[in-house]
Amino acid sequence: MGKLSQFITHPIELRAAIILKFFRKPLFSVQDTQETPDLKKCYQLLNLTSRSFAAVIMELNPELRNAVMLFYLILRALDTVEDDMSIAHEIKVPLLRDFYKKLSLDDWSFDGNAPTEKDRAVLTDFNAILHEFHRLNKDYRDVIIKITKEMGNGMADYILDEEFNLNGVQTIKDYDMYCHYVAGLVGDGLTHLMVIAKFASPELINQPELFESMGLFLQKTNIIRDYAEDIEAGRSFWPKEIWSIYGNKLTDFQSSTNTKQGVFCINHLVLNALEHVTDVLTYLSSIQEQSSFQFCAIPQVMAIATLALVFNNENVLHTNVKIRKGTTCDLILKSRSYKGCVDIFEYYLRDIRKRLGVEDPNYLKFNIHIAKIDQFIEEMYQDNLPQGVKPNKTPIYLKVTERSKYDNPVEDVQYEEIYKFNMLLTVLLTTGLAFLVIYLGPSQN
Ligand code: D9A
Repeated sequence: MGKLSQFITHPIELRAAIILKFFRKPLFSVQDTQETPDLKKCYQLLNLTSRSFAAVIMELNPELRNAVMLFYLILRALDTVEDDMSIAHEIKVPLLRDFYKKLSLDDWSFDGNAPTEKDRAVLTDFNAILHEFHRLNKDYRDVIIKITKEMGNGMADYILDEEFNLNGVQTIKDYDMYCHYVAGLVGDGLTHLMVIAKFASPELINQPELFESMGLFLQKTNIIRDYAEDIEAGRSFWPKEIWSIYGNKLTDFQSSTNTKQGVFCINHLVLNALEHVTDVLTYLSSIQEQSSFQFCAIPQVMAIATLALVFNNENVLHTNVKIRKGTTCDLILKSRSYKGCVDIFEYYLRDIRKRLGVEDPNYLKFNIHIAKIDQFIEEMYQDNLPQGVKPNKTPIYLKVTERSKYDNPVEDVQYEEIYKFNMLLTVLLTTGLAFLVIYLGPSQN
């Protein structure tokens, strides 16, 4: 379906897209992203590698914006080395392991990627990244260097792991471990950056399972969604411990006789991903600055929407399913407050529960787990309990009162302008209609 027909059939999403595009003041000026030629180059690279996520980074508080942008580009550079099958192992493995050392050089770039590698510019133009990296505050630099070192070594280990290359991910523990290296470490680094900037509660540092869950929830969602694309490329990250319950071979799910088993397997993986939801909500409650909150919340609400989309959906076995662009706009608008995020999670969890079939082998487990999340949310909002009622014992970071500023939408949407626009539209439409009737209507003679 084309974009236009999608919007016509989803007017709420059309409204969200229009508000986002035309009626919102950015939280901060983006003037200073053009400060130096190198910085300009970096933001160009960012837009080249990821259009939608680049926009989210651009909205960040200037205190954090460059650090996050450079962290993103450096991770993208690592990925681009790892992904490229044309680079020999003898070059690739040491390059990944020593990548963090390049961050201390004044100049360095790499032209060894295949010409077809889509993000190769990040490595050929790495000088611009390095120059701006050296202008960052040392505390930010140290975080980025530490994560780059750990991730580069993790990637190199996987390349050399024969078992992993031949048979893929085995146990659920292996699955979590793999996701830790590609995504958990990113959550780790970003959490440290936000805590240094005093934009997040320092308590987060002592609870690695929370930032780990921020990465794992996103990565597991990607892995479930990308099944068909990965199989096509001759790989898969679905853990055998789960898929072997439903089939003998991962590719079996693509034949029409095994569709039912394939869908049960998808659902099992969705249930596994939902284990991170309470951590994600707790994490989000401890972000104390608006732009950082949005930066963290947007990918997570997109992930729960994607999980609901892939749940019970046999199309995942054959094609790449994606949430509509309009849905994304609506999610971005609604996720600006903490309450808005919680509402989105509740909405999609209810949707999953509604579509869960009694014949699903995990029927009971789904119901129990979703009920647990519901209870967690309910307890979190139990602030003013009646006298004599015991307060909940769930450890939750910020009391809802401290979080209240995120429970009110921020004043960045120009509602007055929307009102004027609506008026203008109404006048134009009615006069247009009147003229149509006059000129095309039944003639008088
Ligand atoms: C993130 Cl610096 C990612 N990954 C994402 C994007 O969100 C996380 C890569 C580099 C960075 C950040 C992210 C955002 C905010 C807070 C986070 C966090 O932790 C506290 O990371 C956990 O996906 C990649 C990993 C999951 C591997 C970490 C969001 C993103 N979305 C894509 C959509 C898509 O389908 O990939 O990149 C996009 O909008 O283009």
